[in-house]
Amino acid sequence: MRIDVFNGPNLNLLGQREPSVYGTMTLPALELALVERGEALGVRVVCCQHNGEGALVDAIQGAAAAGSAGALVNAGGYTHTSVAIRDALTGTTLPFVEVHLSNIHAREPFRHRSLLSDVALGVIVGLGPAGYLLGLDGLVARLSERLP
Ligand code: CA2
Repeated sequence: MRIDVFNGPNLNLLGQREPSVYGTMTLPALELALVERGEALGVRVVCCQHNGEGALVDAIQGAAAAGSAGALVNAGGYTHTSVAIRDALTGTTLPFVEVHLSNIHAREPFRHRSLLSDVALGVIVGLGPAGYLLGLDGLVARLSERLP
């Protein structure tokens, strides 16, 4: 089973800027941890990060066409604005868990609204990199029908 991880704009800076908000783990380290957790769960994890909205739409469509079973999505700032990323996820019917490093509900009001949450299988916010690993566990469990 293939699981994709999509990270959006500026998440390439993880671990290099704003550690008080986003922590000190770098994106390559997080991606490696996800691949290793995937191996333990018996799934193939494929990670990507794109700064552009269109590049994220292309990556979602490409993953679905390649037979991805589901995804973790942190669309970064596009979470709050992008009808196109929402449409790519619903249009491909790719089941996904929305993940945010920070607790978007405890931040500025413009971050409280997500255009993805109501079409996500689940949403994890505020747990830092651990949220991705928990999201992967939950997604695989749901896809394997081990959870109701
Ligand atoms: O908390 C999250 O994961 C966010 O998706 C991160 C986005 C933000 O726009 C969302 O509201 C919440 C920003 C990603 C920026 O990532 C950086 C990482 C390190 C240093 C600077 C930016």
